[in-house]
Amino acid sequence: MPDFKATALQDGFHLRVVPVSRLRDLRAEIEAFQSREELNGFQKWIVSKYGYEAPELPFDVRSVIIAAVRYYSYAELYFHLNGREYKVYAPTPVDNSGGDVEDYISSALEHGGYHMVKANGWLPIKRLAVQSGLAEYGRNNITYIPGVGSYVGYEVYFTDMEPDTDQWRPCVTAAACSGCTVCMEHCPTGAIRPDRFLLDNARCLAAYNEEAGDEFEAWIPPSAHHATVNCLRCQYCCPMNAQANRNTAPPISFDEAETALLLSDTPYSDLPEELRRKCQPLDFDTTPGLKRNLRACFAIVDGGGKCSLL
Ligand code: B12
Ligand code: SF4
Ligand code: SF4
Repeated sequence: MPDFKATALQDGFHLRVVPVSRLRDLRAEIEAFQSREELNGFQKWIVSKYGYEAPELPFDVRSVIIAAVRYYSYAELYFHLNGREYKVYAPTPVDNSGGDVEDYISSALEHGGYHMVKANGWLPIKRLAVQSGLAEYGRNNITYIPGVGSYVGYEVYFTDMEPDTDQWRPCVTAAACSGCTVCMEHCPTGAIRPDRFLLDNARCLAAYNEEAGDEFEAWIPPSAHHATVNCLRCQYCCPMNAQANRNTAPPISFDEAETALLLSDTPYSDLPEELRRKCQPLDFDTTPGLKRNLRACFAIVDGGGKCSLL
């Protein structure tokens, strides 16, 4: 298939097709990185989970496709309880308005007589995106697609299609980061360090919002909370997202009964169907600490403040 990335771009999709041998290069780069950098326990655990081998498949794996999934920047959620309204942010719901990327790739490959299988193990995906030429690292350790911004996730596919012209490169930082410290200043927990590029992921609010539990650790400033899960601050403040910030998902309102149910011990699967449908794009089903996260956000409003993206 001639230059799939160019065809995909014309169709509104961002992807790269690299030779499968690049996975070996990634392994060597990560091993070198590990031997020169001091990693915390969380980082060592992540790196130990990386796999670099293509699985055994009924076709000859020649290439790896790394593709961006578009996200909205956020959705505003309005909860209601005891006569009061609480505005909380839901980060980055998937934006499939331009079509589903997996469906797109699958039908393009099928048309060309090729096969594909989605990777289900952990690869160093941001490096794959950056070193394949698709994206650039921001200082906040999130990757940005030029002209699109950082509100994207990535999916990886193994295929027997031939690779596009190989444009593998070292890790690069976006030019906009030169002399900029905006994300560092806005990170509520000091996870973006002035002395080191690698994020201090043990201080990243996104990690704590993802976990189960009834209380946050005491060192996390109460004013940090603003989101149902994850965190938006270092992306929202970034000048490279000025345009992307405006692509918000429609707001969603939860009435008193729905809010009370979400704060109750009712398992997600037992929530009324209509409420589950409302929650479906918001990852509530995979957020075991949702009640804690909501309570932390509500406490800000009860104290006379508001949840803030900055
Ligand atoms: C574990 C994980 C987390 C953990 C830990 C994150 C971390 N940075 O370690 C937590 C829960 C905190 C997290 C949070 C988020 N995550 Co996350 N996460 C992952 C996961 C599974 C692994 C990340 C990882 O490898 N970390 C380990 C460290 C060692 O690797 P690294 O962060 O890439 O660091 C590299 C750079 O620092 C680089 N480097 C080092 N020095 C230098 C110097 C220079 C100059 C340069 C250029 C590079 C460079 O080398 C390092 C090693 O490769 C990936 C999926 C995947 N399989 O890759 C998703 C992933 C990275 N997450 C993603 C997202 C969206 C997020 C959040 C934005 C969600 C949110 N809204 O809150 C936040 C962002 C937090 C942040 N500022 O990074 C997306 C990123 C999409 C993007 N646009 O880049 C991914 C790729 C998931 C996906 N499939 O789309 N995440
Ligand atoms: S806020 Fe500035 S330093 Fe941080 S990622 Fe954006 S441009 Fe780079
Ligand atoms: S996601 Fe939030 S806590 Fe994590 S680095 Fe960005 S601003 Fe800091």
